[in-house]
Amino acid sequence: MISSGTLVLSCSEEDLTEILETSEETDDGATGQDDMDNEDNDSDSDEEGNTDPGPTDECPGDIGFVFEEANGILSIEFEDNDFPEGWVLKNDGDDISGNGYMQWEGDPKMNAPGNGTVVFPVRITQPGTYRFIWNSSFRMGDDGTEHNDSWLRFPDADDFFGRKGDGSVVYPNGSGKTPNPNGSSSDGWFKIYRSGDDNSFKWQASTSDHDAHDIYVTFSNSGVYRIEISPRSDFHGIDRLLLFEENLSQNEAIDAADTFSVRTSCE
Ligand SMILES: [Ca+2]
Repeated sequence: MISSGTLVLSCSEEDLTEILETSEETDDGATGQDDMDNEDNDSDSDEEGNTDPGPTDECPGDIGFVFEEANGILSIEFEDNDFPEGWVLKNDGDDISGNGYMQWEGDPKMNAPGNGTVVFPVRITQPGTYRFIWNSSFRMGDDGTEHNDSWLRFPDADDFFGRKGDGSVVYPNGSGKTPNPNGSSSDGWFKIYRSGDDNSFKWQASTSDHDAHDIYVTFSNSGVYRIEISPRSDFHGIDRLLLFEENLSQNEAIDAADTFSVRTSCE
């Protein structure tokens, strides 16, 4: 015989709401200290969707479409999405494709990821660890250390990390994992930057200031996951996104990237 247990709530709904609100207020996102007490409790996450819910099998109706991975590659025109106010479509510059690129022309969000967020649902059929790069440029001035970064997060992937050639890794602040990158990071978001003073569009995505790590994400199961991108610097132009299984070289992936991923509508 199976007996059902009694669910005992240890605090009222009102208490819980207050706890959650306090959590949001104390997160300034700037120092990376907000994750100090976050090690063992995913429920401390302060935003919906940041509690590692894992993939679903469903096309996300709130977005309306999903990009389909094929042969271990996801190749996406960044502008092929719906954008909140502040993002502007541009088409000047070399080495861009599709309808051009998007750049953020609102206020910079240097320590405030998750504002002006764009979500790209992707359906993974080949589980594994993928590398992430984007084709981007700085579109203001001639200093390649300005207007050269945006925020990236995979809220429901099984792992998300930066890795160098020597094998050392970093995890986003707020992920509950260490070590964390130099510079700005919070709530599971990495600051992803491009290097170099030549402002042509190029494939590169790095994290950790002055200690560039490549970007990786692990999808342990097939299913639909979300890529989240939000603005950091203004006038960082993003043309394309590319995810590829780590056993492919960057050159192999770029060579294959002109076969763009199919965008399937929900329904
Ligand atoms: Ca494009």
